Amino acid sequence: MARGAKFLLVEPKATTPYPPLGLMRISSMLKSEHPKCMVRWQVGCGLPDVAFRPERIYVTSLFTWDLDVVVRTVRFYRDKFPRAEVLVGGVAASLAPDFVAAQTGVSPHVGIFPRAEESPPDYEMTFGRSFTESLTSTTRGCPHHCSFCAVPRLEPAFAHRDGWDRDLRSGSTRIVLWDNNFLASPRLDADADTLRRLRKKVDFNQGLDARLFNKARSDLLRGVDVDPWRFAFDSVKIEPFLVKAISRAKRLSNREVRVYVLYNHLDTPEDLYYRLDRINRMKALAFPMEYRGPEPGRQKLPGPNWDTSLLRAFKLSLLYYYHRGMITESRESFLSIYGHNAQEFAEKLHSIYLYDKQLKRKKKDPE
Ligand code: B12
Ligand code: SF4
Repeated sequence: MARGAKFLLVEPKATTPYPPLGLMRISSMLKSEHPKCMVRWQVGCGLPDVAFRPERIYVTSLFTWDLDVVVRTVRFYRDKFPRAEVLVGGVAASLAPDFVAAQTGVSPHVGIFPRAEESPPDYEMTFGRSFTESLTSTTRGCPHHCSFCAVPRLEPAFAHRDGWDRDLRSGSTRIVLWDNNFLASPRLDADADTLRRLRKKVDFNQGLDARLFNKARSDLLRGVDVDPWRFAFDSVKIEPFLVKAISRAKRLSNREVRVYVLYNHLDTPEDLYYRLDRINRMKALAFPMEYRGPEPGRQKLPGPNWDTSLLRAFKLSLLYYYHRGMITESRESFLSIYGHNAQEFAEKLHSIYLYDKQLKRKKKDPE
């Protein structure tokens, strides 16, 4: 590559609050490998300025349901700059590499990119977001293999990332950790210690594994300003662990407790009601997460025990009555929105669905 090489980093679609960390790392990697290079970012199809003619273009990807946009973007740059090398990688391309190759003629980079992994994020690459946090993770992979989760395919080896603190941004007061399973880390003692010494707010963004949040591990987090506490309640089987984890977290600090709740996988609506109710009774916030498969495509498929109308009604209930998709603590609101038992839950969802249908009909044919 010539001196003064030009690289373009492309995020096909920006739907998340943070920029693509993979491309931020690739930017630092390029800047250290090509000290005179120019690196620019772009969201969607376009150019940072008309005169910028990149020699190499890195297109990332995140969610598999947005792969159509990734394909369109790769084609756009391939046509616009036929002499440039167009590379594609990231989570969605790694989950559906054959689809991407067939649609674009570009074979994607699959899985993590070790040279980039060692590079700290380039915080100048904002991709249009305004944020002040440090983004990092102390580990990659996860020792578990939950059937609904893409992590075992994306990051099959569970490994510690030595030197993760090089990723911290100077002056930031909050660290967002994207560890899939922080508590399973073989270096948990040392990393919890580092977090305590840093004296910043820490968001274990992907949740702490309640099954591993025992007395010894929760003691390690004493003095770390965890904000908010996050756990997951993906199956009723982990209820005893979750109950203990929430009370341990509450003993450690009075920060908000949020619980991710998977639904539309192998669960039933009754099972979802049970878990939501349990969380609500523990005065924690439930953050429902609808399961969607790792296949390319926009179509939302109902799980074996769900149907499209129930799914829509549940989504609407979150939209109508709650803010940012989270079911807040108020017991009174919970009971009035979702009812006192699973049967009332199904009835309430059914009436929300019918009400929405009526509204749509009125919009279509106003009197
Ligand atoms: C961080 C994260 C988020 C962030 C968003 C990321 C952001 N930029 O803001 C937040 C918290 C908002 C989020 C939300 C959700 N997420 Co999420 N998230 C992740 C997570 C944990 C990490 C992704 C990441 O950034 N990793 C760090 C970077 C450094 O890694 P990377 O992107 O893979 O990049 C590396 C390589 O891929 C490569 N690379 C990347 N790009 C390129 C390009 C080229 C050219 C090359 C050569 C290499 C390359 O180099 C990098 C260095 O190694 C993944 C799980 C995982 N471990 O991957 C789930 C994941 C992507 N999320 C998932 C899901 C389901 C969701 C939600 C839909 C959950 C829900 N039901 O509400 C929501 C959706 C919200 C929305 N707005 O639509 C699923 C996606 C499944 C799918 N079918 O697509 C995943 C895979 C988790 C899982 N357990 O299955 N998520
Ligand atoms: S514990 Fe979490 S990260 Fe690990 S496989 Fe299960 S869902 Fe995925």
